[in-house]
Amino acid sequence: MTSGTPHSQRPDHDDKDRQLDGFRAAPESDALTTDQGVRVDDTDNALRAGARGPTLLEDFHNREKLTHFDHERIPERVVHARGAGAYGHFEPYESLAEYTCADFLQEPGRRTPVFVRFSTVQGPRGSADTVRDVRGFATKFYTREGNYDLVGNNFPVFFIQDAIKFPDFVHAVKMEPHNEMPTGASAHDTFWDFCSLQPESTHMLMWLMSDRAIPRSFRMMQGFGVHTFRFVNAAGRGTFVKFHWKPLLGVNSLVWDEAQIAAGRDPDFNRRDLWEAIEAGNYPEYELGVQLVAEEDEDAFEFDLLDATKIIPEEQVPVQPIGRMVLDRNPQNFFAETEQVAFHTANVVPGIDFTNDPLLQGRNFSYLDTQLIRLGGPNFSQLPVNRPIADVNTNHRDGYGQQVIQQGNSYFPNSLSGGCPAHAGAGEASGVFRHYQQPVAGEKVRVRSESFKDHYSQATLFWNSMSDWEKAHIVEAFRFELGKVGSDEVRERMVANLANVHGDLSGAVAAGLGLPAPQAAATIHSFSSPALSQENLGGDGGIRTRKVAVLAADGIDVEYVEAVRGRLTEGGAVVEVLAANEGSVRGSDSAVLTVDRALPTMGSVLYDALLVPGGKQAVQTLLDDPAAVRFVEESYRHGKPIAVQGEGEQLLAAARLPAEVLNAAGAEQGVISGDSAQDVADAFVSAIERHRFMRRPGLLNPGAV
Ligand code: HDD
Repeated sequence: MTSGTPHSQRPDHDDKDRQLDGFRAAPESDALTTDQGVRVDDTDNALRAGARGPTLLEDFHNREKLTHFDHERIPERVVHARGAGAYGHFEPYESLAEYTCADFLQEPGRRTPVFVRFSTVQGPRGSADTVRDVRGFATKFYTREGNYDLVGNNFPVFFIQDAIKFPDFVHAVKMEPHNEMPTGASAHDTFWDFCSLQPESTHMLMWLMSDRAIPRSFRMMQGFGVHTFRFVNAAGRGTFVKFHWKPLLGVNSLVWDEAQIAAGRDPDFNRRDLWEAIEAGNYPEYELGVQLVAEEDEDAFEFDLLDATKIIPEEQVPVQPIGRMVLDRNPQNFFAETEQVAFHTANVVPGIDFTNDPLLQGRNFSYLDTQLIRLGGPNFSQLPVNRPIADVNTNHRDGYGQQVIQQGNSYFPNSLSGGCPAHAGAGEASGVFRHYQQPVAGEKVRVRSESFKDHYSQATLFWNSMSDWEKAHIVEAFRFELGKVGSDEVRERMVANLANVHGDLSGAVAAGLGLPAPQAAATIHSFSSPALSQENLGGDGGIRTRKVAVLAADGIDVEYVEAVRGRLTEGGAVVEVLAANEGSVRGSDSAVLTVDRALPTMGSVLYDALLVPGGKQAVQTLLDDPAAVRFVEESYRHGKPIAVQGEGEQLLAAARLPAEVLNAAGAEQGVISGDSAQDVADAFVSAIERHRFMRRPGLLNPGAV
């Protein structure tokens, strides 16, 4: 939403947006007032006894101003503190009435407003975006039957099986208690100590050490509901369901070195990307898919459907696309909307229910509980972003920050208020939440089910499913993380655990840490699931929104640049010209090229691809600029497509690109050279569509594969 555009004039003004309009306050030309509406003529000078005298307590404006300021902060989320959000809508492709009576899934094309918040888990509110971490992917559907929250992550599994372990896990992964380090990182002793002693975390660790933990963009990562939930249809029949979000732009990641540099160059990397894409009208889009399992097939798998450390491999139960979500509006006030949004796994609507997954059961307690402290009392659901668009009619009263002037009595049954609010649904089948009638029996026991005991098979499945470069990155990540661990005992225990995943993995990690390779477990299998590899998760977004840098200096071949730029922008890429100074550069033929950014303010890590133009004088200037040479070197090392014209090749040589890619064969590795702007542009576009070239000479660490 471009600030200033009246919401009510937008074509996509939906029910939620209309509701929010009632809460929007934009100062117009009116005079400054106190909270009480009294006009204030000076907010720069406190009231004082004499021009150089003491400040007077009587100055109610000064006191009110300072007091309000002193109370501006609220506790940040205990996890997922850093995030970014956006509004949009969801629409189903077809009716899902066969499986669920959820109203918002009945009619093809009917739009339900949503708010989505993406987040990292470990770091505080002010931490960097591009850390190695799980990303939260929480969606609030404002349905006509009440709010439904799908509070997921970008990994389909979790660290632990039982919610009672969540405080232990979070205490271990968060900054250490004595010195509050490290910020936004799991590379420290307490995290690995916990994981090494809690082998159920192994599968999740494989995801965390993979490039999935450093997404290129919130717009380019998957989302998962993680748990097995339950659809319930109008006849009361249940079907197990797992939810998957799939980004239209494909699943793309950064590489670790790049992510670390980006954390400094732009700590808001992912947040900015989301914001800018929406402002530019490039609305992020995700397809919602479901894996459905009939109730009678509950025991048909070699794992337990209630175990949140397991996936259902897509080859076993395919993901059926059921609808799409588009995010098309940025919030207008970060605090009011993104910070105050309150998600809760127990916010379900008729037709969607829980299972006995012990992680989910605990979450259903924890989310409401945490909002009470975070948002200061039980009325947080009245905050604009949290308000349902469905009617709300409760007997809950009072509490801090009550916003509603409720009329009448507040007990049930009553006769004095005409019996209102009355029990919903007498005689009606739809629109009422009725808990799924699952037979339950058992002794009260504090045990973990035997069916939850296999902690390694799916970690192995993940490893086996990775391509060579994905495996190499996983090994490097384990080496990096465990390399930061001080305790030898923890390192050794963790490497010994990995020997249950795969001998190649444990051997390579051990070698990096200078440890002997442990004996690989005899039970390791060789099954794989191609759907897990990012190599197979391309999107159909072409080069839309990809950021391409052009290095420029006086003497550049402007015509060539314009031709390539034209082709890239046609495909939806964002092209920026970088030179030592802002302003413009003169071409060899006296044409002028406007500079978008000064090179010293940017960095290769902020772009997806690089164009190095020719022109003798321009190339000489760039060769003399270490920032330009570094730009090329990093772009190559981070696997990014590079297009180069004529003399520009000298810059590739100066950046010490391997000789193998400095010729026509380089195109296979995304290093494209040529004097025909048209040919180069075509090859460049295809290369950018592929995102990265991770098998380039010099990139795959031989010890790590
Ligand atoms: Fe959680 C926040 C996702 C397990 C307790 N969680 C939170 C958020 C996401 C998730 C995306 C941020 C929501 C937002 O943007 O406001 N959490 C998950 C997933 C889990 C999971 C996918 C496993 C499948 N969480 C989990 C457990 C517990 C919690 C087992 C506690 C028993 N989570 C919380 C919390 C948070 C939270 C402490 C912090 C802020 C909040 O809830 O609103 O209650």
